[in-house]
Amino acid sequence: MSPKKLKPQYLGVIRREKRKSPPRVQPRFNISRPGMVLLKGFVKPEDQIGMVSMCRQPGPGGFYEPSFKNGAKLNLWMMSLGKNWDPALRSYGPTRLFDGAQAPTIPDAFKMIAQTANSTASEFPQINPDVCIVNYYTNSGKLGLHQDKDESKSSLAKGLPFISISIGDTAEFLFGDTRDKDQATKINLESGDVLILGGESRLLFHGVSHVKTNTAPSWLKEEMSIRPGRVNLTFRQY
Ligand code: MD6
Ligand code: FE
Repeated sequence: MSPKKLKPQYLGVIRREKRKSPPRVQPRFNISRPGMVLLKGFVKPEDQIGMVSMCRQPGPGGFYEPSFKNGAKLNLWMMSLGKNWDPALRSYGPTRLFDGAQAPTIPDAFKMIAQTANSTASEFPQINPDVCIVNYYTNSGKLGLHQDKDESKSSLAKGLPFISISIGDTAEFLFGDTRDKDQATKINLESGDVLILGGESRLLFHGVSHVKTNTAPSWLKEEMSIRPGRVNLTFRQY
C-alpha cells in the first residue's frame, strides 16, 4: 500500500495566495544563542489555516496519544509524516507498531513553507525534510525537557537544523543546556512563529511547560473551534 496522501483541498488556496501576495520582509528575532533563530509571525495566516485543517483530516496514520517505554503518556497527541517516530523505541520506521499505519507523506505545500523559512535563516544548511512530527496540545498539554537525537548519525554530525512551526494557542517554550527546567530560558512561541534549531544548538534541551488558553489569533479560532489548542510541526531530515 502506498503512503496516504493528505487531501489537497487547501493546497490551491495556499498556492493562489502565494502568487497574489507580494514578498514580505520577514520579522526576525535572533535569540542570543548560536544555532537558534526565531522568525516571529513567519507563516502566513492562510497557510496556518491550511496546515491545521490538513493535519486534522481523519485517516490512517493520524493523531494518537503516544507513551514512553515506561508507559507514561507524553501529554500531547502526535502524528508523524514521512517516517514514523516511535517515542517508546526512540527510533524511526515506515509504519507504527500499534496499528500498522504507514506514515502519510509530507504535503509538498508544508515542505515548501519549511524550506522557505530554512533559506531565510541562511546561516543554516538547507534541509530536504523527510520527517515531520506533528504535535497537538490541548490546553493541558505539555512536553518535558528533552533532546532530539534519534536522527541518523550523519544528520546529527552535520548539525542539520529542525524547522519548527507553531500554530494556534501560544506555548511557553523552555530551552537550556541541561534537563533542569528551573535553569531553562523561557520564550513564547505564538501562532505563525518558526523556530530553527541546528548547529551548536542541535542537541539543546527543550520542552513546552504549558499552553496559554484562548491565545490563538481570532481569525484562526473559527478553524480550531472544535478542538482549540496548539499544533507544532517539526520538519527534520533523518
Ligand atoms: C513543541 N518542539 O514546540 C515541541 N524539537 O511543541 C520540539 O520538541 C522541537 O520545537 C526539535 C526542534 C524544535 C522543536
Ligand atoms: Fe524536540
